[in-house]
Amino acid sequence: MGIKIERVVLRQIRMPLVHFFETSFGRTYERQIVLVEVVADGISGWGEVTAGENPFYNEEWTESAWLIVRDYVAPRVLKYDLLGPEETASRTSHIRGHLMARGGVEAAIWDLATRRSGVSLAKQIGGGSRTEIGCGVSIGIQDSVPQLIKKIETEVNAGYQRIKMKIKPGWDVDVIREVRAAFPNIRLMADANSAYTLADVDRLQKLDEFNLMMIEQPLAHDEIIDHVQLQAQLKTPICLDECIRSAHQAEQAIRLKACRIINIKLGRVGGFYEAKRVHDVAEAHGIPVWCGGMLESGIGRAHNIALSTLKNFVLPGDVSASKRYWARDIITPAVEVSAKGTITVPTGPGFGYEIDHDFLKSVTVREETVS
Ligand code: OSB
Ligand code: MG
Repeated sequence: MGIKIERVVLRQIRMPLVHFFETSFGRTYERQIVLVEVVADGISGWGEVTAGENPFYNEEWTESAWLIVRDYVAPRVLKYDLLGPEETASRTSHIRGHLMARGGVEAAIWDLATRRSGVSLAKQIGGGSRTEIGCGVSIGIQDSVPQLIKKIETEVNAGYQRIKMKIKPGWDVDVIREVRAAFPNIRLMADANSAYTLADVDRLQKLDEFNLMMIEQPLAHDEIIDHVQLQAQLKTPICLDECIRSAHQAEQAIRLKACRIINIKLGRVGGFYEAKRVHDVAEAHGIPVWCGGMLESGIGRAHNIALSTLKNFVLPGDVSASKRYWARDIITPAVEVSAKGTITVPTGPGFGYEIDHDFLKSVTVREETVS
């Protein structure tokens, strides 16, 4: 039975982060997140657009996402008898780019479809082989090295399975040396968010001595070829994040040996349909993947948990407890992480958490319905 979406409700929420988050492209104190509710037959499905507040991670941001969903994506999914959520990607593929905006709507339709049929989203997308997922944390650039070391200690003690630290020129080799000295045996990796160029090869080679699991996206956000050259000169595996927006690009990057690991982000690739294809192409080539994060609210987080149940998500992802980000989350229960660094995958319909409507209302700063 097809889904006939009656209305799409856009909401923008504003929520302060418990602790600021700094990457090579800037510092974030509070999130402005676009949420998507799709309604059919009295049932709601929920999605989150993972774009940031500024077009710095990629070209999308809160404002662009709002307009793209309202004016281009919503009209394409309304009223049509979509056969299933799989059709959403192709119904919006004429839109150039804006994958996060499209992915937010796509994810909402998956939630709706699975709430309606009563199955868990994890099962429906072909995951469900896993009852719990392994979790790591992403720790931003701090004001001082002791502050960073204290944060890492907190997360290691909480049970997280690997630590990712953000790096940039000037906050890299010397900082990682101190971190390694303090934690000789933890699973450690670094994420540069495109802060380097091939002129920095010598500097990046210095990281080889620290036994990092991987270096994430060292070079330009749109530059696969340069990563080929860099990987040939590094012992540490490169993991691509920003560069991989489709299964086709994933295959090209793998064939060219631009990376040995891929971070999959639901929004960055435009939703579950493409995320699964990226996963499959990586698996076929023996390339492990893990689930990236975009400082999501509980809705995006819940989608990430479902995605992480696919078989080739064999490395701990950046999917961690709600309380690391929010004083209070917009879903119930909040996402919790066990002492062994795992999240139990919910088995209820859809993404398996409920919306805390009262709290959601209190953090909503803008709302618009397209019908
Ligand atoms: O590159 O993975 C990234 C946050 C915002 C933008 C880009 C990235 C990140 C993170 C945070 O690393 C992961 C998370 O905890 O959600
Ligand atoms: Mg990254």
